[in-house]
Amino acid sequence: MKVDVNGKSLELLQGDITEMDTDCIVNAANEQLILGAGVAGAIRKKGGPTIQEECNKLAPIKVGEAVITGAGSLKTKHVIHAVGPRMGEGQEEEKLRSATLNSLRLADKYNLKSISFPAISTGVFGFPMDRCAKVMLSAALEYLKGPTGLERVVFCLFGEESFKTFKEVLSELTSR
Ligand code: AR6
Repeated sequence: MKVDVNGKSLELLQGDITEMDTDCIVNAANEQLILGAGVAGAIRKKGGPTIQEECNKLAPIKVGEAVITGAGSLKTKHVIHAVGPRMGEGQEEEKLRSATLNSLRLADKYNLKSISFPAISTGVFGFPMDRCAKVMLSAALEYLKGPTGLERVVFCLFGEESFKTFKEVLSELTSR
């Protein structure tokens, strides 16, 4: 599914984010920037050791913040490490919105034209998929309506269920 926002595209895909060849991909990180399981684990395995080495120099960061590194042997050029909230810690939606917006701003700062996001916080961190879709998609839509050099924002969803949820939420948000 793809929608046009001011001549820029917001796209939903089902797949493995480490296979994406957008200018950058976003990692669902933790404050210590230690590449653990889920998306981070896949990035570590496929990208090689340099990404963790770069992360070690930038850690720690706060929930809602984002930093950028190279991408080792991945197809993409950069990895943006964004820290989403853990379910139950409070102000989860605001923090997830910040993590999303800070990733988009960082991509712009580096003049990147395309970015792929996973559904941040919905794995190990336990945040519900439908709420994640609402927060991340509305933040991305709002951002694309403003001044940005980004031409393509992709949400790369792992599995049928999350893809379906994001599709439903995006249809709702864009039919208003
Ligand atoms: N491509 C796209 N999406 C994926 C992939 C993949 N290769 N692998 C998993 N997902 P998670 P979090 C989905 O756990 O909840 C790590 O230990 C997954 O199904 O990666 O923010 C980090 O080091 C889920 O829907 O991120 C942190 O400590 C979504 O991506 C912590 O987990 C996010 O799952 C971050 O937890």
